Amino acid sequence: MAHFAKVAEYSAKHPKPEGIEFAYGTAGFRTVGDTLESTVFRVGLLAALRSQGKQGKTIGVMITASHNPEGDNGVKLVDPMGEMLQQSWEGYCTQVANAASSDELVAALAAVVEAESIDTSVTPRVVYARDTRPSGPLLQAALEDGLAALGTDAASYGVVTTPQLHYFVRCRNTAGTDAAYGEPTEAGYFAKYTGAFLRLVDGKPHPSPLHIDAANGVGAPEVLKLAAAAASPYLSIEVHNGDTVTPGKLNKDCGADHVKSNQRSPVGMALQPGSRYCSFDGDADRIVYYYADERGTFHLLDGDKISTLAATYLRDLVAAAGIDDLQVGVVQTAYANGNSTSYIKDTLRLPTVFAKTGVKHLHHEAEKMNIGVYFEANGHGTVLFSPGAVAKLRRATPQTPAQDDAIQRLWALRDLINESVGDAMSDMLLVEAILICKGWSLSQWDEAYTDLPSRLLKVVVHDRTIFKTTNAEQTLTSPLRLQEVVDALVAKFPRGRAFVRPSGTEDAVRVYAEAATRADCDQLAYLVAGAVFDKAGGRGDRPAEFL
Ligand code: 16G
Ligand code: MG
Repeated sequence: MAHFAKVAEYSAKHPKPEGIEFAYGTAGFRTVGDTLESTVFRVGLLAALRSQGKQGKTIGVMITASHNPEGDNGVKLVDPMGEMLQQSWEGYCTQVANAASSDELVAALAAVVEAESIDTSVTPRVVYARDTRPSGPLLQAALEDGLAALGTDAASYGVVTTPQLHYFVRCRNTAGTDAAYGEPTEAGYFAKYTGAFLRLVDGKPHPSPLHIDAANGVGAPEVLKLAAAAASPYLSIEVHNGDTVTPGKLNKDCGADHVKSNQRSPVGMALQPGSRYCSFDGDADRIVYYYADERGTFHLLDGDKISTLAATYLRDLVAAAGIDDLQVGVVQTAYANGNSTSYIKDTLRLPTVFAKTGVKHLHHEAEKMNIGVYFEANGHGTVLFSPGAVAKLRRATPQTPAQDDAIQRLWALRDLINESVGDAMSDMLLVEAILICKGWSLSQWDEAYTDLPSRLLKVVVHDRTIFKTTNAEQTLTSPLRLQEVVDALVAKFPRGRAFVRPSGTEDAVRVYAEAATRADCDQLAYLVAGAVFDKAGGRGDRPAEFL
């Protein structure tokens, strides 16, 4: 195909390493950074085709491996509204990445053009960015070759957070329409979010400083720029773990994933009772909060806590605005703490559904709601306002100053939230705004409910593809009868709950358990992990009992 005339020439500069199979998974391609050059080059080609398939709309490419170790890297595509790549394209990505030769590569690209009836005469448009990883510049150069090979109109945003890139993509594709999202520049991003934040908190007392663990990643310089743009005592921050230069520091013993997984504070942060803390992950699309009580005990406010805080505030505002038929709903995954789910159902009395793990699944469920709040327990999430909800807000005619205030606040919240994807900076401003408006400390926020003890374990098996699940990953359909064993174990423990799912990002099976007490929870996790190991091809050491 003439369209691919230059592909072979460029591809020769970025040969595929032999013996490695790449797969576009939940978070795009992600593996050891040094092996990814050919893949990122090919993602450039795919981004161009995706744009042509969308009549020249702008597609995004983000080079990042998020919370993974510094030596890893990854790449993912961003669709026109700033959402994750449509799932049906994931297979194309995998095929194109694994083509063994230039000829096979061209054939794989031609197959995509054919299957999607792509008009290759359209000029492709792509924007891209990367995080702070050392392998980033080389991978970016490979990406630029891929874009050039198909004559792409391309622009780099340099080093920014993943959600910033999602925002830029959405802004570019909505410019000049009713859905215009903002200026597609860093300054535009900061102005939009800080402006909405300041509108919400105006007139309230100033908060104490917020200590931010930036995981030694791109969130560090960006959140400093955000605070500079706000230039307000309402956003007084202190950045810790902000070293993006010293090799080896990214995500090392710090960041949202580390804090959530280990349930303890990151390196470089000595918690003082009464002070406020949060952690971003390496590409700043996740956030968790935490504090120490008077006895110095660590308390985590994870994605479930953020989700319930946001849902409560939105629910109360909708009621105060006097708007009928505007329902706030919450999307969680099976990892949501059981007590958060009970709190949403029984205390908040809001509808809640479970989605499969992975942002795209939660996002799609939230799109079905009027106002959909979605968060993974790990701190990734956001809020979506449906077109119907926006129309209702537009039509709302306040009868009292209080109703008018509530409506203005709902508009400001909508502007404050990055609807394209979970965003640590935007979520931080959301939490800060709600806490400032309520006059709450982190411990007051934490009072809503107490987490059940939980435990997450990893079991390495010979073949994780034999693990199949249903019911939002809470029930195993394969291996046969393993679910019955899990059910029998769960039944032995008060408030027990457990599930087994294959990881989408690692060659392992994950086991989650919770129960009324720490001892029961650990015992349940151990028993379920042991059953998986014994009955489904465990490899290496059998999971050990907690002592
Ligand atoms: C990816 C997902 C994250 C999910 C995690 C689960 C995106 C952007 N990221 O990092 O949402 O929690 O995978 O990993 O979707 P696992 O399948 O290995 O447990
Ligand atoms: Mg991330």
